[in-house]
Amino acid sequence: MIALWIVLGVLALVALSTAVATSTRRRRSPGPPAAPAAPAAVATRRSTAVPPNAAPLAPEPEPEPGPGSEGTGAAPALRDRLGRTRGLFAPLRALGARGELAAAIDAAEEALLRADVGVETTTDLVASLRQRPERGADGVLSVLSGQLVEIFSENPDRSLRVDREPGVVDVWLFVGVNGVGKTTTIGKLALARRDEGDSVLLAAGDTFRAAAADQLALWAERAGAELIRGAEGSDPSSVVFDAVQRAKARGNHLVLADTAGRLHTKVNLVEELRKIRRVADREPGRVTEVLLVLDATTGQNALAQAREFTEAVGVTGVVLTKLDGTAKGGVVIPIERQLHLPVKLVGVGEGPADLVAFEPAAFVDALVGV
Ligand SMILES: Nc1nc2c(ncn2[C@@H]2O[C@H](COP(=O)(O)OP(=O)(O)OP(=O)(O)O)[C@@H](O)[C@H]2O)c(=O)[nH]1
Ligand SMILES: [Mg+2]
Repeated sequence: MIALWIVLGVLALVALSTAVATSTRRRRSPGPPAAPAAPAAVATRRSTAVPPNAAPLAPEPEPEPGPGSEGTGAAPALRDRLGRTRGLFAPLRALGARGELAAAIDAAEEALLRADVGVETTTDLVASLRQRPERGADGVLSVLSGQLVEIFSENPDRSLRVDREPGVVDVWLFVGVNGVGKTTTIGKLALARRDEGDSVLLAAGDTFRAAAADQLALWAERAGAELIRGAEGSDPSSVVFDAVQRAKARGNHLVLADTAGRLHTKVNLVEELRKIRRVADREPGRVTEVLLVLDATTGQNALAQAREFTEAVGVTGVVLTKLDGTAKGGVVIPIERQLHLPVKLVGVGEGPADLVAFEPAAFVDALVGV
């Protein structure tokens, strides 16, 4: 009898300690994701075709994400995300107000070159820094910041065009070489646009590999958007065509279309993209943006890609990705100054909130702000 009581006591002790350990583990394990905060601010422009009484442009009040849906999270701090490029200007900042002018200009030149601003633009910037001697490094930083803001002011319109004309489906094509971040950008944007009240459908126009459509399918699920896809190796134009038809039938007014950075066949990538564009532009579709996605970590190579794609498919804006992981963020300057292309969005991480509208003043501050 006593032995039975001892056994029962030991069992009770074991059960108690297991329960305590489980509840401790639960407390330590990450909780549900934090409530979504403000999504990435992505500017929108409606064309002049929009009636004057249409809803106001962004920033609009953010609707609460629906049940089971995922928000884009808080917009990231640009200074932190651009830390590696910003760091190149640290020696210049360190010279402070009393730094020798010549030393400050040398430090500025070195930082600009290392940030992949390129020789042409750096030479011009440095020449005008010399013409406007200011006191110390702080003076040089402030003149440089003014010069950069001026460069960006040459491309004043960075909004993304959505006509929302009745009976018409706006199509945004995403083009660029492989690996630059097209699919990820579309995914992030699908979430952001949904949060802005847009009715979005995704087109997996990258038929090079099935995994590309699978990757987009995950984002579509997160955004609660429909995805139209084709078989691996199928004609990407027909996928985009089907997507436009489906969008019209369902009442989605915006199609975000992915494209491949490479192809199965020997068909020229440029020819393929031109065909996709032509097909997407057929009624009821209307291509309102052709966004060239460029990877900032490739620096000056991105500039060469931008030249080729602009000539080939008529780019309306640039999405510069991976600014978070590179010291080559200065490439945004020659993209604007030499190619006259507006950078509309920047990618500053892999998460859903890590796509933000490019705002020159904030960017310049993040780079050279004291
Ligand atoms: N750090 C960082 N990584 C990014 C960013 N944008 C995309 N990526 C990552 O870059 C990698 C390639 O992105 P994808 O979206 O697959 O690129 P893609 O252009 O669609 O590539 P292909 O389909 O092969 O042509 C992925 O690992 C993304 O998570 C960004 O802004 N920052
Ligand atoms: Mg892709």
